[in-house]
Order: sequence, then C-alpha cells, then structure tokens
Amino acid sequence: MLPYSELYPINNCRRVSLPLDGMWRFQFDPQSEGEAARWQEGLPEALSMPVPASFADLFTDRDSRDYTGDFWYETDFELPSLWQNGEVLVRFGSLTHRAWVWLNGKLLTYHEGGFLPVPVRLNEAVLPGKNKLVVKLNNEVNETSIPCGIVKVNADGRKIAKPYFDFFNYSGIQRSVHLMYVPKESVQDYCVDFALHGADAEVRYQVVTNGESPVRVRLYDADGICVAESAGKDGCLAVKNARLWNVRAAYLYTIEIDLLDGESLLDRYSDRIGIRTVKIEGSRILINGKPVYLKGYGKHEDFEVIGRAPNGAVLKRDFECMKWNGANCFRTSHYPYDESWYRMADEEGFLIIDEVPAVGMMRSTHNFVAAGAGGQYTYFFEGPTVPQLKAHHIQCVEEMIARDKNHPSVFAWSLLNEPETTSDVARDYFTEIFAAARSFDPQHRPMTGAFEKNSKPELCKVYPLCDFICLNRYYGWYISGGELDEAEAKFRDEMDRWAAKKLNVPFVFTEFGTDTLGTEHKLPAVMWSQEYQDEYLEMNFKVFDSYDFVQGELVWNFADFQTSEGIFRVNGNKKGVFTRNRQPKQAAHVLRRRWTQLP
Ligand code: GCB
Repeated sequence: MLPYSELYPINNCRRVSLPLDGMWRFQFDPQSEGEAARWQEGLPEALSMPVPASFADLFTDRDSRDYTGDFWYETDFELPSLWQNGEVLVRFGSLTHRAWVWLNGKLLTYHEGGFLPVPVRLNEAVLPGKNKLVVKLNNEVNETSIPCGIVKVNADGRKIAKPYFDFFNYSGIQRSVHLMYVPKESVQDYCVDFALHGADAEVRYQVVTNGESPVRVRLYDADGICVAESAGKDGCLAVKNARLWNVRAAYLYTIEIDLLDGESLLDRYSDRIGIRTVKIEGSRILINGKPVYLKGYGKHEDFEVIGRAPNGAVLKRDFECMKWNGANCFRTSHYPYDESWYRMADEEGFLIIDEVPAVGMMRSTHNFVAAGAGGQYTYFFEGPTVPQLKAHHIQCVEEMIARDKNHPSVFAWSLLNEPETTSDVARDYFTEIFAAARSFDPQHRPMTGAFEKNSKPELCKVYPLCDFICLNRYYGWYISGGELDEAEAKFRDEMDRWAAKKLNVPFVFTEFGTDTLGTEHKLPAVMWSQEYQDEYLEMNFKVFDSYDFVQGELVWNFADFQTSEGIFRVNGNKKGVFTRNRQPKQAAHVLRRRWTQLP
C-alpha cells in the first residue's frame, strides 16, 4: 500500500476535509536561490496566485507564461482546536511536476510526478493556531520524468521547457488542496471487485486500516436502503437482484466502511461504487458480459485562462456535449485527470481508459548523440536515463491505480502513448511496466497503450503485452493529407496486415483527426476546413466498419487545446470536434448522426 492512501477527501461524523483553495502567495525562483534564502519560512516578494490554476495564462508577459524552473506557493491556515488526537493531513490533488512541502519551516515531503495526489501527514510539524504551508515546485521536463522532454537554456540564462509531447506544459498547484482530519485509527484504503451470479452479485472487498479494531461494511442502494452487510477486513457483500452499473445507464451504490470500538465508531469512510464486470473475450470488450463499442474522444484538461485546472462548469459542459453527440467513452490522454472527471463518469455511465503520463518516449538527446558521434541512432530505451525513467513510470502507474481503482467508469489502463516499440529494449522495458501494473490492480482490468504509425503490425514488439490494441492513426492528415482516396488505400493496407495476424483481440482507434479551424469553410474541401474534417471522418468510419475487430473510435480531440508554439500549431492544436470554448464544429453533427445510430 502507498503511504497515506489516495482516498478521496470526505466529510462525515469522524472526518473533516477543508478546502484550502483560494488566493495563495506565489514567487518565481529563476536562480533556485529560495531554499538557501529560507523561503520555506515565508516568501519575500510574493504575488497573489489562485489555487487551483495553472499559472501560465494568468500573466500578460511571455517570460512568465513560459516560465520553467523552480517556483513557490505559500498559504497560512489555522488548525481547528477541535482537531484533537487525530491525524492532520494536507492533500494536494496534484503538484506539477515535482514538489517539496514545508510546514512551519519543516520539510515534510518530496514528490515526483505532476498528475496524481500528494497526501502529506502534518502531525510532526503542525502547531495549535496559525501554521504556514510552503510548497516549492519545479516544472522542468526531462528524460527521467513522465511526460518526457528537455529544458533549453537561452542565451540570457532563461530556461524554457521543450516538451516531447503536444500539449502545453501547464503547471502549478492545478488541483484542489484539502486540509484533512482523520481519526488516529482509521480506514487507510479499500478496494472492491465483483462477481455476478444470475440476478445477484457479490461485492468482494478488502479494507486496509492502521489498527486491529473490527471493521463493518455496509452497502446502501441509491434510495439509502442497506442491502448487504459484512464484517472483517476481507469480505463479501451478497447483493440480491443487484442493479448493475451499465454504460450510459449507471447505477451507484454507497459502500460504508466503519471501524468500531464496541458500540462506538472510530472511523467511517464512504464512497459511491458501481457493480459491473469487465472482460475481453475474443475481439469483444464486454461490460457485464455484453459487448460494447467505444464511441468518444481523447481529451485534455485544458481551458482558457485556468489552463489545466478543474472547473465544475467546464466539466459539466464537456459531459453534456459528449452525451449530446452520443459518446460513451473517453481516454484521459495523456495523464490521469482530476478526480471530478471520474466521479462524473461514474454517475453518467461513461467508460474511461485511464492513462499514465508516459508520453514522449520516441527520441531522446542520447539517441542523437549516438548518431552524431558518427555512429548510428540508438533506440530511446537504450539511453542512460532509462532506469530512472522506468522507476518513475512504475511509481506513476501504482499511484494512478491506487487512486482510481474503485471507479466503475475506469475499465482499462493505458500505460503508454506513442513510444518507440520496434526494438528489443522497448519490449523489455514495457514487459516490466505491464507486469508491475498487473500486480497493482485488484480488479485485473485490461491493460493497453496507444501506438503510433511506426508501430506497424510487422515491427511493433510491444502490442502483444496488451489485452486490446489501441492505434493512433492519421491517414488523411499526417499521411496523405488532402488525398483521402490514397489515404484510405494506405489505411486499408495496414488494416489488412493486422487482420492477417488473426490476433483475435479488440482494436480501438484512440486517435484519428484533422486540424480544423472553426472559421474555415471550403467547397470542395481542403485541409483545415470544416468540410475536410467531415470527409476525413467519413473515410475513417468506412474503414473501421470494414473490420469486425475494430471495437471503438475515440476521435482526436474532443476540443481544441493549447500546445507549445510551432509551425504546425495555430495557437494550439485545432483537432477539436469542439472549439476550445466548447462550441461544436460541423464535425460534431457528423459524429452525432453516427453515434446516436450505432448500437
Ligand atoms: C498524436 C499524439 C497527440 C497529438 C496528436 C496530434 O499522435 O498522441 O498528443 O496531439 O498526435 O494532433 O498530432
């Protein structure tokens, strides 16, 4: 188990979670001098900064927007005097990409990885009354971090992130922060798994506590009626006539875990869970034993001004747009999202492919050095930084599964996006990643990863590790752009070669799409016009529909999103079916027509 489990903060008669969101103090530290100058005791020249938010788009100058390096946040809080005899924690939804946390000048935690919670136990440093919480973050990307990238140092000494990935390197305290009170002896974690027997279901559970007091588990239906009860840390709840969590027809029960001392309640943790099974059988994805065809999107956490921060209104609008055009699934490309996404997907009956931020593993500086020295290009996974990268990759997978394992919406884990896959070193690297991932998931959900065009049927050495195969393909955009007939022929040729392998597993397209400007119309269609996006999609659908093993289509991307600057990007990636402010391009109607008719 991870230290101080990833349990979502809740409030009840035994637990308190107070959001520390709001205006914090903030300071850039371009010379990395803060620690020596004791900024952990207070920031000398702080600006105000909202939490949660990415800092980049709040500034009006370029240097601040693109700032790369160390930066600091600080806030004060008062410890409620009622919080006696328990554990006091602070839980950051994420800290991008790495962070050091001090309370009252005492260093309590270092955490690497920018997209998963950082829970910190405060007891050793917390004071009655006023407390000062200070966080130093660093948003550099490198070849040991996921996502991967490098940092370029300009002539004037300024650093600038050069991501090996196609989304803006948003950073900061981008998710909510909670101050939490948890009883001394408490529920630290729990997991559930399911078996269906006709109309009945078994909910098998495991509870982790930090003591030996007895555990009682109850399951309540959506009307609040207790439908099953069991005792012990390991047990089974027998549910008669179970209401299943189904795709776009969700039903949620509440699991309530009590830690008891005789009649009195030491701790209680409750959560909403859905009863459903996931299975890959031949080329079908089965939810509750029934095949489901995936329709939807690859997304990003991305919006004007707030960057990567969650926002309830944007979340709601995105789900409404997805429901309107008949979607049932999305991939959290290219990192685990804020927990609000999973909670709403649980409620709305959406399926999620939950992705770890393993993106940018194609070419590293080491590969170029090897080539430049008169030798040959080496493979990405031959670089000297790979052992550290792998450790970090496995840590992220573990934290992601620990956080998201109980969501009914999460039906599969994606462990990679578009790495180099044709070498033996790549195969060996991912063999370890998949083995580790499989050991972490109590529900043994399918594992997969998204493969780019060089991962051809004859060359890719990593796809055999996957339970279903996800392809990112851009025939008609990056390949044969503007020539849809030629693109279709090339696409079918590749698909025929996959078909010839008779793999008997589902294939899902996790990316296909065209950059499209909401302003451009053209008859006949040209690249970047809305008409071209429509024709491109129709061509792709014809190909998908010709192969029975294609069991899903997740368009790239749900909405336009911010990226680094470059000659291929017009103030960001414009492959959205919706604009960045969530209005439909013409293609949204094409998808709506298809997806509302597909069974
Ligand atoms: C990809 C990447 C995605 C990019 C997309 C594109 O293959 O996985 O991150 O944004 O292509 O639009 O080029």
